[in-house]
Formats: sequence, structure tokens, C-alpha cells
Amino acid sequence: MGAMNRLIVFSACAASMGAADNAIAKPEHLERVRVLLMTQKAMCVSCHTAADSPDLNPYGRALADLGNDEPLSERMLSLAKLPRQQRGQEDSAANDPQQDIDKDGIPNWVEVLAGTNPGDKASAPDTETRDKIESIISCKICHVETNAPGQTDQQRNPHNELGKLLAKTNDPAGSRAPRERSARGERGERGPRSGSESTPILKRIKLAAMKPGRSGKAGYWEKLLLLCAPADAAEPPAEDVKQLRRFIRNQKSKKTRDETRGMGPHKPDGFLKDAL
Ligand code: HEC
Ligand code: HEC
Ligand SMILES: [Ca+2]
Repeated sequence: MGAMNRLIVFSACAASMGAADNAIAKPEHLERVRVLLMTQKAMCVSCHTAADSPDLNPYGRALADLGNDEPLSERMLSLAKLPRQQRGQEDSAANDPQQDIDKDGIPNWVEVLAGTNPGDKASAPDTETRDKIESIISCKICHVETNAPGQTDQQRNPHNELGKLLAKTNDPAGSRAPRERSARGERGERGPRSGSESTPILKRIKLAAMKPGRSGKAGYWEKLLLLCAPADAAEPPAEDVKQLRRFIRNQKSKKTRDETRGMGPHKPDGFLKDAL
């Protein structure tokens, strides 16, 4: 394992490990962020039997079996769901076996982020890596807590700094609603959130959270790619940030690209286009 592989798995920032979230609501925000991260951290062998082969491993086959009239992003989403209780579904029966195709006990999405093979039972991340991924890539990306005591949904699910930012981020080119209302002489809700809830979460992330941080510090999205809590003060080591930026830069050019990494010929489709 070279330095690059280590980097892509996770950075050495301090992790605040929290209890599993079990609130019910807004599961899509987290699920979509997961899939976007997956596409940025995937290797061809996350889904294929070899980097230069169109043949699929069992995880890739499960995606293909969902039928390629559905965008790949939507199929990845359906194999990267939160456990049923967390999605607010009554059914407390065993979770969907599709979420762990190779049945090694580790969800597909965790394996793709860990750089292990979601289609091979013999390949799995160690417990520390798994715990770290599940605690960082959680509701805590945007919320301080999701099940706190309180009267309102907002009191029970307070936002952290990134959540607050996203809650007021609005697509300037999108949502017409407030303007239409004022054209009709109504005074629509003009709170900080008006318009933002109708802007897809990945679009809001693109608009507000994908900038690199200032003076060499990691930005929110860079922290997530390094599997660091984005709203924590703890910074990933500067060297890791530099390496990540170099890697992203290299992937953009045919000459320097590592052809075994990322999504190759699969262009972002479905909801992933929100992040373009
Ligand atoms: C990428 C950021 C992000 C993630 C991850 C996220 N949320 Fe949220 N959440 C928000 C934002 C922003 C709002 C405010 C409503 C909106 O703008 O969509 C919100 C609103 C909510 C609300 C309604 C209360 C309110 O303030 O409107 C609940 C409940 C909630 N989230 C629970 C969760 C749970 C549970 C998870 C994990 C399964 C989660 N959220 C993951 C960003 C996020
Ligand atoms: C997240 C899973 C996933 C990853 C990662 C992935 N592929 Fe695929 N790939 C598939 C699936 C699934 C198919 C079958 C077609 C379908 O169902 O959309 C496929 C098909 C292909 C095909 C056949 C032509 C086609 O588009 O149908 C080629 C070539 C290919 N992939 C190359 C790559 C390369 C090169 C990489 C890495 C740079 C890569 N893929 C990464 C899932 C993936
Ligand atoms: Ca697995």
C-alpha cells in the first residue's frame, strides 16, 4: 500500500466518535452525500473484477441487475441506504441484504469509502476504519445532534456550522417560488431558509462547501474526502491536504490520470448532476 492509498482511505485528523444516530427524517441528505463521496473515492475494482475489465464483481453485478434504464447514481443510492429504523420505516426486520452484497457484515458504501472490495467477503476494512467512516459520514456532517430533547424538529436536530450554512444556501438560478409570490403581491416567507429547501442538497454543497479552505487549510468537502469531520476545528495534516489536491488535479488530465481510480467512463448522472 503506497502513500496515495493510505491518503485516500483516511487522514489522521482527530475523530469525535459519537453514538449511532437514530433520529428519523431527512435520510436523503446523508444518502446522497454518501454516493457522491463514493464516486469520488471509488476504484474500478470497487465494481469490476479488474481495473481494465468490463466484467463486474458481485457488487457491480448487483448494480447492473437493477437494470441500466435507471441512472447508475440512483442504483448506487439504492445499495447505500440507511438502516430501515433510521429511514423511519416501521419494519424492524433484518436489514436489506442488498446493502451488504458480499455478506461480510460491512455495508457496501463503507467498503467503497474504505477502499476494500464490496463484492468480496475476504476483503473488509478493520474495525477502527469502519467505525471512523460510520461516525464521520453520518448525520453529524451537518448536525450537532439528531435526537436531542426539544419541542421542535429544529431544536431536536441542531445544525453545526456546515448545516447552518447549507440551510441558508439557495440556488440563485433555481427556485422561483419567492419571486413568483412577490409578483402576486404576497409576502412569502423570507426567512434565511426561503428557497433553500427546494435546492437539492448536492447543489447546495457545490455552491457553498466545495471551495478549498483558505491559506492551505482544508475546505469542508476536502475534509470529508479525507474522512474528517467537516465542522470540527481539528485540521487534517497539511501534507494530506496537499496530496489530496495533487491527486484531484492529476485526475483531471489525461496525461497524469490514474486510470484505475474513480468512475472512468461513467459520467455523473441522475441526482449527481446537482454537484456538477
Ligand atoms: C449534508 C448536510 C446534512 C446531513 C448529512 C443531514 N442533514 Fe438534516 N438537515 C440539513 C439541512 C440543511 C436541514 C434544513 C432543511 C433543509 O434545508 O433541507 C436539515 C433538516 C433536518 C431535519 C428537520 C429539522 C429542520 O431543521 O428543518 C431533521 C429532523 C434532520 N435534518 C435530520 C437529519 C438526520 C436524522 C440525518 C442523518 C440521517 C441528517 N439530518 C443528515 C442538512 C443535513
Ligand atoms: C460503482 C460501480 C462502478 C465503478 C466504480 C466503475 N464501474 Fe464500470 N460499470 C459498472 C456497471 C454496473 C457496469 C454495467 C453497465 C451498467 O449497468 O450501467 C459497468 C460497465 C463498464 C464498462 C462497459 C461499458 C458500459 O459502460 O456499459 C466499462 C468499459 C467500464 N464499466 C469501465 C470502468 C472503468 C475503467 C472504471 C474505473 C475507472 C469503472 N468502470 C468504474 C459499475 C462501475
Ligand atoms: Ca460488505
